[in-house]
Amino acid sequence: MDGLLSLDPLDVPLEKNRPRGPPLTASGDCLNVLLLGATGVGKSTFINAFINYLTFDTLNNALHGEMQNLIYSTFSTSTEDDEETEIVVGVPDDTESTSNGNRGGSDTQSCRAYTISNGDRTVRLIDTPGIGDTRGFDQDVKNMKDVISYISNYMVLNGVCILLKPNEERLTPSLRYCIVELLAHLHKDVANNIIFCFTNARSTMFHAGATLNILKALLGEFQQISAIELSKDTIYYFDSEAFRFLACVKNGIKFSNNEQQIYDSSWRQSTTESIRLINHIRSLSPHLIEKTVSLNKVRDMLTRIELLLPSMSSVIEMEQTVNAAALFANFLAQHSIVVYHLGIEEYLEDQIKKTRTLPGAKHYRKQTIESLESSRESYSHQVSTYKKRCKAGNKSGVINVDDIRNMLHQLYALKENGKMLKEMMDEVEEGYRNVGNQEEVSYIVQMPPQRRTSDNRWQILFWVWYILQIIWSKYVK
Ligand SMILES: Nc1nc2c(ncn2[C@@H]2O[C@H](COP(=O)(O)OP(=O)(O)OP(=O)(O)O)[C@@H](O)[C@H]2O)c(=O)[nH]1
Ligand SMILES: [Mg+2]
Repeated sequence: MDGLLSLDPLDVPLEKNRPRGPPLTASGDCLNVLLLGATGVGKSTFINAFINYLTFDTLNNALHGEMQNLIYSTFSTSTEDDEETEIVVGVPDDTESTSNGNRGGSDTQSCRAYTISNGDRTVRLIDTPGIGDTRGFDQDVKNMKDVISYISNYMVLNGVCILLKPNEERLTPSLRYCIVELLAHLHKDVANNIIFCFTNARSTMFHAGATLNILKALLGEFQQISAIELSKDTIYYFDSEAFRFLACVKNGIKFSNNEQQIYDSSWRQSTTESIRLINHIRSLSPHLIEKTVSLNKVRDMLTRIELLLPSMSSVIEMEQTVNAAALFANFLAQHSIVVYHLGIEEYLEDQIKKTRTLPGAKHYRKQTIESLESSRESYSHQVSTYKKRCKAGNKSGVINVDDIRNMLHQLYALKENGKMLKEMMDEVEEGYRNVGNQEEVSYIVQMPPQRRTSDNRWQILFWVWYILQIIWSKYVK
């Protein structure tokens, strides 16, 4: 427990200071970037495309070079004779399922980091399972826990990219849920590191389209979220279509020169955005991941405490546990971007309605409906108790992890319930440790030095040459 809620990276046990993969420090020799977004928005393809965009400055160079495919995926395309054919990228593995985006299943099963080495710099992109998983709400809960456990292996996050599609016309319950639920797991200090990346952006001429207004309205709904800025620095536009085109050509599909030209300009646009994105992330102060991890643990601990409370027989112990719940609730209120939100209830309600209209709803979908209803009930119970606790325990001053830690020690000392509470909290800890125990598979892609993202040597050489020319013509001639 002790290292777990520590916010000081130096206070973290040595084990934790040694993240998997290349060593990481907060000083920025490796940028850790977490990719989040709805299932099928294009996170995994983004990583494949991003690496190629950084490796080759033009589509033509990419066509003559070796395509990089770090993540296995498949998609359908039409041949010259209008026949549907499947394009395979990369090699299958456990992280990616064999169903693909075109067939509508959620693909990425667990988190995995991909490190891209750019000379002396490294960017670590962390791919995650998408929210709004096609297997349902429970899978989302599991996936979010997987994400938090996975990132707990690192010390800092430099960027959190939320991927979106640009042409969303309406703020559907599902879109609201996908955005707000992601934010609900993040510490408010990470607000400055949040970046919105639009995929499929050629359809809107590399603009945010209707989604931007939706996003503005949504962020405006929450006081804490208002810290998230929507500006040129925090919005980026990509399209992975040029990478898909490359994959098609490498798989022997023929295209006309005209088509290649279209994809070439799309390639250049995404390349420019990739470099702009890295440079922006590099300029940000890193977020200490322990803060976000602690927040999630305290949240789980609060849920567990609330479950135990009704069965407590000692009034004194119950009072003390209620005080702990109030402290935890206020800690969450102070440090989260969003704690609980109506988006979840609205989403679950929508899912229930939709499932009821599906064929066979009364019979073999009965269990799904019951499970959704039970999730909705348990969530609304959590929201109401949280509000109650917040009100009761509202006190001035910042609650920090030491306060939480002290309170936990007091709870563990309770005569009747201490042991049980300790076991419950250890389980919370263990839950995060276990899921995060899978090894990072890291790939190092060596990029040609001239493609370094912040490289301006040619510009400097040009200016030196230019100034020398002036001096030469004025004074020497
Ligand atoms: N045209 C186009 N297609 C894209 C783009 N990004 C992704 N796709 C396609 O959209 C589908 C889903 O992409 P994925 O990268 O698997 O999406 P994901 O977000 O990783 O999905 P999960 O792993 O299920 O969360 C695939 O068929 C991709 O080829 C894009 O920018 N443009
Ligand atoms: Mg994926």
